[in-house]
Amino acid sequence: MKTKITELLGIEYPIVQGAMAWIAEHHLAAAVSKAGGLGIIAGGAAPVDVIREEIRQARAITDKPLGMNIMLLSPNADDLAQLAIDEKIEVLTTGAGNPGKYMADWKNAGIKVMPVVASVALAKRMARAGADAVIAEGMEGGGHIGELTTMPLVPQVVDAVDIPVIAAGGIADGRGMAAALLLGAEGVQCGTVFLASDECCISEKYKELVLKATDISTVVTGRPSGHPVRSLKTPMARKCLELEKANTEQSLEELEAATAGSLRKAVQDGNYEEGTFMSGQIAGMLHELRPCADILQGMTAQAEELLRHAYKRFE
Ligand code: TUI
Repeated sequence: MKTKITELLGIEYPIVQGAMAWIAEHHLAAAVSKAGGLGIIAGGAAPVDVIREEIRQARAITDKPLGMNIMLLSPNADDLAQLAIDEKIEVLTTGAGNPGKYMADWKNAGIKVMPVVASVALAKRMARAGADAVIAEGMEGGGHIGELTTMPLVPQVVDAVDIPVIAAGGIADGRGMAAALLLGAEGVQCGTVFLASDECCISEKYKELVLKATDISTVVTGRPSGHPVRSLKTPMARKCLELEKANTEQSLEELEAATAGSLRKAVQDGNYEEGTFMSGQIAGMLHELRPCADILQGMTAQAEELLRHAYKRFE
């Protein structure tokens, strides 16, 4: 499938693997890039040396284009911004903020820059600042989210900017991909679907919870603190909601202590009681583990089939 995004990035399928902190390391990113999508290594809050090694490991597996993500709330965002230049990363995505101050340096280094945006206003600013594309992410997605859902966000961003738009949030099969393309997107970014992939190196417990999830298994915590996060409804998420509701100095301190390191506890330890298992609403549709190559091929083939024959439904 050829779109402005496959052309821009030099990839086969217009599918970007969302950067997921602690999760999107070299096995996953290299598998997606090797299979013809764009794999992304998540910077997260990891030390620069760790991410440099992840990039090099991914390069040892594939010489196809590779992306890296910088989570702008991260304390080491400045160092990761330089690392991307030093390691000649082809594509950078950013999340959870405005990457404006880095844009000129990245563009000078020849890096393709695709900020994640959750509003039309930021999309316009990013286009003006020289972004090559924007990723419009709806709040159906997992992890840190904005206010709008994918359906209204994507066409409004498409109308507002002249650069290609990638749709994200709630997309995990060819139906979602076809819908995104009809809304005017040139590609999709998916995170949750890759949690259910063979190459994703997360705890067995995390995969089990994603496969067992239903449509109503996720919840948003962190709204009062201004950093809303979607995750599976586990004991930790319930505890966060209770502490937020109490809203006392003591409960908010307890909340901060409980959430520190809780994503790592989910990803690495499979700690059901204390882990934060970030996931999008689409987890309810995932019932089996598949190789990344199958996910990319299956999604694209289904989208092509639907788009080619859609008119027949209304004859
Ligand atoms: O960044 C994400 N998703 C993430 S980051 C993350 S790590 C984390 N861990 C614990 C607490 C918080 C985060 C897990 N998931 N997605 C991209 C994204 N960016 N979604 C929404 C936004 C966003 C929101 C507001 C981008 C910009 C923005 O406004 C910035 C501005 O200045 O207008």
